[in-house]
Amino acid sequence: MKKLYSALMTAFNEDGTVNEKGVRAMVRYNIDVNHIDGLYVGGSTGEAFMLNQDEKKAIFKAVIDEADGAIDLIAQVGGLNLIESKELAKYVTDLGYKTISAVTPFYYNFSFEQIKHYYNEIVKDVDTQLIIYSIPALTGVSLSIDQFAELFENPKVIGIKYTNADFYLLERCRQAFPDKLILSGFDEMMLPALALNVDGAIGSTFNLNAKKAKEEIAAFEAGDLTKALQLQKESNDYITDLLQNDLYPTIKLIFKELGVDAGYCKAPMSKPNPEMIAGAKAICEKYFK
Ligand code: NGF
Repeated sequence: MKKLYSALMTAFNEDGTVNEKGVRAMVRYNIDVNHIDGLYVGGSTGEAFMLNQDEKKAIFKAVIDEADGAIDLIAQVGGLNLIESKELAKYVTDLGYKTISAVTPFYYNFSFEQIKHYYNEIVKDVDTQLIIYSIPALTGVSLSIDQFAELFENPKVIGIKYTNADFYLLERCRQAFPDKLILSGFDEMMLPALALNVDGAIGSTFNLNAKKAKEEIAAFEAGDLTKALQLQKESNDYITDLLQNDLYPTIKLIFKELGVDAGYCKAPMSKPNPEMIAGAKAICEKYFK
């Protein structure tokens, strides 16, 4: 069965400090209500690129403690400071994480040789397996099939978190790397990714919509494409509403409506305003009540 992972959010207090209680509450919701297969911790949805090293460590620690072995956990340790990424890789490995992930390094237009060095360094001193986090729309870094192959020469590099709408490249990757893990990253395109035989999906919107997404995966695996397409359409109505209302703060506001204190987003992400709050209530009413 293909796996579904929520991209875990970080709950913040109003002043931008981490609200660990809120983080734990979202882990619990994902386990107890969503019956999720796993969590992707410290990614874009976790607003991790705005966190300092101590905050990241505190979150990784709280999450593995709260999950207590109930689900898979993937720790995203990548960023622009390779020394810190290596330190985090060691830290989460010592905590007991079995899988790490690292975003392609961005901003400085690194050469492929530099990117390869970054990945090999992150895994060098740990026995943890690594999933490449490829998200060209946010990083500006697009890896080619040959470059993925070169990164896979390191046996500790076991897969790709593929947040990319390039389905031709996805199909080529699936054919070229049948034994590697490929997890799709755009929730609104999960069905086409399933059709190209990804191993599962990771996404922000599954924090609330996991039940429907799991039904879609089950319908797809049972060969009922009509049902799978209908479920993707229903999910996309919900995702479109979320995106129009400001994605991350709206997911947190809906969590609040459902009794989970998910806190705030961190500036420069938006704080809720009356219009956004009304929109989140309407989305919650429409899809989750
Ligand atoms: O939020 C983004 C930014 N992408 C996420 C997901 O790929 C990121 C996706 O679920 C992620 O998993 C992480 O690193 O935390 C979208 O939010 C969703 O498909 C709506 O567009 O691209």
